[in-house]
Amino acid sequence: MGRGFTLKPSQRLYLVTDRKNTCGRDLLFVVEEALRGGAGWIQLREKDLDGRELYNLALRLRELTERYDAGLIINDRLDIVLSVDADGIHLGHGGLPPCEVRRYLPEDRLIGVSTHSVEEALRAQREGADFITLGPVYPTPSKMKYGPPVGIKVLDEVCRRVSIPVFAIGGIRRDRIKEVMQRGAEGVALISAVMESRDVKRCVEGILKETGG
Ligand code: TZP
Repeated sequence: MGRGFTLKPSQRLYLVTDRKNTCGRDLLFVVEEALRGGAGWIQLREKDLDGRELYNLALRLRELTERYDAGLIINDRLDIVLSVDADGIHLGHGGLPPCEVRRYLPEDRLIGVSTHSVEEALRAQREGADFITLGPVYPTPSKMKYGPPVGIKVLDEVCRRVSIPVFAIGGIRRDRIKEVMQRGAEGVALISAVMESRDVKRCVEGILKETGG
């Protein structure tokens, strides 16, 4: 992997936020429960918030993640990454090339890229991504938003052909983790399995156990 970034065991779980998918609980409560369970990465992904709202939420998450020694990654918004001193940015489909974003980020910050095929994964690596998500691997509740599942075979091929960490995303539940890790994923990125869980802390502990984290 390009810049020698190695995942800690807790970072095998990359929790992506969705404040509308928390069964009515406050997002900060759910995230803190996940952190208490050992989640090593939080990605703030609340695309419908305006800049000020996102900034305020990011500040609170920065404070929380620091307290639990976890990383904070911000989806797509370089301005928010810089203003709250987050650990990195996650570039969505159709985002700028990572090498372009890199010019504005401190060296030690990470760039993740969402990918949906072998070609996109290879391109993200070539353009300087530190890690990628690949998916949706399995059907997700919201097919329209994320596209059709790419399947386990594509995950397998991507993991064999790129050297940066690959997080499987999309429909990942505890009972699917062994399969994706066996195919070479270094971690799993999840929304609903954690956000909707009744006991978030225990859910995260269970998932980390499955990943070997
Ligand atoms: N990108 C590909 S699938 C997905 C994203 C953001 C959603 C994952 O959500 P879930 O609930 O873990 O399937």
